[in-house]
Amino acid sequence: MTDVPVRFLPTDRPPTEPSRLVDDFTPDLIDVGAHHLCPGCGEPIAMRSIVEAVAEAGLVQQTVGVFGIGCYTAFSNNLDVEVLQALHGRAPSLATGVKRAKPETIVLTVQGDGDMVNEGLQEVLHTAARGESVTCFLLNNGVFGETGGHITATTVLGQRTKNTLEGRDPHRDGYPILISNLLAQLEGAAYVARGAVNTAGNVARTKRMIHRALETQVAGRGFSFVEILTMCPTGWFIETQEAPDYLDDHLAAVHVGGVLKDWA
Ligand SMILES: Cc1ncc(C[n+]2csc(CCOP(=O)(O)OP(=O)(O)O)c2C)c(N)n1
Ligand code: SF4
Ligand SMILES: [Mg+2]
Repeated sequence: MTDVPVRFLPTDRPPTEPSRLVDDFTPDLIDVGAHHLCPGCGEPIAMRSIVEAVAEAGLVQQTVGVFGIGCYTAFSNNLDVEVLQALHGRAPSLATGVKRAKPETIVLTVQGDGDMVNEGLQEVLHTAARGESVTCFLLNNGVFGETGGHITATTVLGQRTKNTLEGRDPHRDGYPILISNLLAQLEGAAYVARGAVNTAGNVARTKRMIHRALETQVAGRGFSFVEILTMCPTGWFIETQEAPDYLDDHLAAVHVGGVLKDWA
């Protein structure tokens, strides 16, 4: 038994003070609390973790973000850091240009799996191979979320998407690309990790990975990369509340979480 007294709210009259607003929890770097992403989407949690880490590391004034095109791009309108938008897949190359032109800048990219691993795969591979001092984040939900939930190069076998309603079939659809595992093999990649945002524990672990990736850039050690598995109940065609477990049973069983490479 705990000694903390329970405080019952009176229900016989209107409250004297307003309820705590969700807006109160909005990180400083997000200007407006509202966004239009689906209930249960993992991308706002990932975005929140990234901007919180930038602020906690004291990097706000130096940071430039380069966004790809996907549902998360909505945050480019209400994020209080400089943000450029790149054509599909090109964010790592644009980030390279910014970093080389202004080496004192901390440059991060945010892309989805369709954007990075389908539409512009060569960009991130070459950026990592060159050892560019930029930090790339992949929000991996295994679908082209914004355009309706189609299969991507990271969709795992058995995963439901708009064009694999019975699950991805390797004979028809091929096998998923494990992008973090590929990148970790490249000499120029200094830090590579894969997290997820489907549980509180995973959010905390992912936040540590984001911090470490930013530290890698600040220390000038080369390319850093954090893949973040995110829920997309809409594109997976499942109930919102099933998405965190579905992520564990499907995506995370193949795109296994953990630190794949660390320069220390
Ligand atoms: C060259 C080009 N092709 C297609 C599109 C349409 N498009 C916009 S967002 C998107 C899906 C992006 O999927 P992903 O990168 O996985 O991000 P998510 O929405 O899942 O976060 C596509 C195909 C486009 N904008 N430009
Ligand atoms: S479609 Fe998927 S990725 Fe896009 S906002 Fe909805 S849940 Fe999130
Ligand atoms: Mg996606």
